[in-house]
Amino acid sequence: MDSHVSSERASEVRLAGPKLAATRATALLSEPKDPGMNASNQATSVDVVIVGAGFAGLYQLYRARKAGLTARVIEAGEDVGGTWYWNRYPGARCDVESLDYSFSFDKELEQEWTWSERYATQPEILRYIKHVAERFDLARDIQFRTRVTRAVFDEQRKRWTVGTDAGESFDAQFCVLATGCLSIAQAPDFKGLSSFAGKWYHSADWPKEGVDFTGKRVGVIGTGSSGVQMIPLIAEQAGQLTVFQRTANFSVPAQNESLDEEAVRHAKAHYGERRASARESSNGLYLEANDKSALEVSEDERLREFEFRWKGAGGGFRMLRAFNDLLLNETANEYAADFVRSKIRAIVREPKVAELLCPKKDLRFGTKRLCVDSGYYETFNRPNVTLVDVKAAPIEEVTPRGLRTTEGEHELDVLVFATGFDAMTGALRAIDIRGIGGQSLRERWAHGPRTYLGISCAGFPNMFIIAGPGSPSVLSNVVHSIEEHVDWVTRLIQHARKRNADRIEAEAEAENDWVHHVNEVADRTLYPRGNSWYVGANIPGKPRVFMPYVGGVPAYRRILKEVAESGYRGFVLS
Ligand code: NA7
Repeated sequence: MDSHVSSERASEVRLAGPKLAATRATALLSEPKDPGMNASNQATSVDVVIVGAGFAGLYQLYRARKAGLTARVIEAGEDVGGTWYWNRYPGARCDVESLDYSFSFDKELEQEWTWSERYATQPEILRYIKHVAERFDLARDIQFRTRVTRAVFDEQRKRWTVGTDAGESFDAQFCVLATGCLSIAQAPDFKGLSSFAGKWYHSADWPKEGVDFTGKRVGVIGTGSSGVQMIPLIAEQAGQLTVFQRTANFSVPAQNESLDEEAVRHAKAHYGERRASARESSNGLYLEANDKSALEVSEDERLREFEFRWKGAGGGFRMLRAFNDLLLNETANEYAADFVRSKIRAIVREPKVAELLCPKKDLRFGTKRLCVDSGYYETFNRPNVTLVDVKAAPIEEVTPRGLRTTEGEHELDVLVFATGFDAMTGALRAIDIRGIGGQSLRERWAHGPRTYLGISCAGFPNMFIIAGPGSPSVLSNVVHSIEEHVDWVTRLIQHARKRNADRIEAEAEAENDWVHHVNEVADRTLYPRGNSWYVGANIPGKPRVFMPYVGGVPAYRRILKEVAESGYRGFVLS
């Protein structure tokens, strides 16, 4: 297969599609090379093993050290960054504003780092993460190019044995899974892919040296956030770009701009207030919310509000907060959906193409992650861009010359998969995790993830998940949620140590109640109705469960605080 993707072992496991999940990933899990021993025949012993060196793993390492714990981070990539290490496709940016999508734990760090744009690009975010790692001297406790394949809890010793694909073993009292919500890409499972004469790439495993599309015939499959971000830039370079769209999603303009000196000075002078205000909002973002119902205002006022948020300072997710019931009420939601459709029709000159780009009625606005773009719809006015509806005419196979749908063959030199991730649970299920009595986390989660507070699992003592399923995670400013989880977990460990307890476990009843609460809150919203990765709908065979906690950042923080103040209700410390 002539692609960089096929050449890297680490990459293969990150691409968990039906084929790879059944072959390579399983093979790696079942063929540990002498599990349990390092070269010296000794398992490396630490207080905490942390899996992953993205935002979560780095901050957990920092906090563990501060708490006097020895820690080792194990990371599959060659460097720090996690999601931001792998996702290097053209146009990759965060859809949360840079001033918010950054650590708040160190005021000097906050003041010394200067973001250049409202929405940071992937290279800038990666530079920031590297800066954090250097500033706090984190790399000396990180082992790169190593993938954790197995973690087994020893009940007698109350410790975890964590095994890697290199056959090494770590012995730790605590295992913190900082594996990220979007780290296992959905592998392209198209018939005939190995026969393709051109090159193919996945958005989440982009070559470091970049890809030159100049003059090429390029096909992009997928129109979620990754596709929507890369399509305008590839179109500028490619000779011909064909976009294969299965489901039209909603996209709103980022209104990105560079941050001038005055904007930066002002933001830094008021950083504390900005963070505090963000933390009081449902998604932990610094975006003005309108606390009116879309049903209580006149049509004029409604359109003015939507228009303001489409064009107004900041764009992006501000649209989700135009009214307080957009994700609660079908009619309110339809108003927002209609507004975006009207914009698409106004931007895209060819009416047939515009209609194809308009999300259908069965996709409620915002229930699938809203895309935040720069010039996405405008790109379809370019003469070198074609939109192909692969819902009406599904993809049959990849051929040596390109891609065949039921309506014919499209000749291509390069094929790009922007087909998304096995989100939220993929990276956790990729590790063979064994708790009490050897029970497997994969089996326990066969019908969907089960956690207490999105942090802990009954039957898996001394194991913690950062921004896991059942917590606000992807519905919040995830950097804020990471800091909150890491602080909370570290305090819990310190609390247990003070009481000479060396085993911390969530009670089954507390977990049951939390799972029930997560579902109950989600069912009050329109979210579970969207066929999105939030419910696992993009992965064939994945159980349909709404995974994040939608109760809001402030409510969740209050719950965490109450649990801690009650002496960690729902946990057994022994
Ligand atoms: P997404 O949002 O899951 O988008 C994946 C896209 O790929 C979506 O349009 C899918 O269509 C499409 N897709 C997936 N498989 C196929 C097949 N087999 N055929 C045709 N089209 C397919 O992933 P992204 O990487 O864009 O974004 C993930 C998150 O990263 C994003 O939400 C941000 O939080 C950052 P579908 O909609 O399933 O019909």
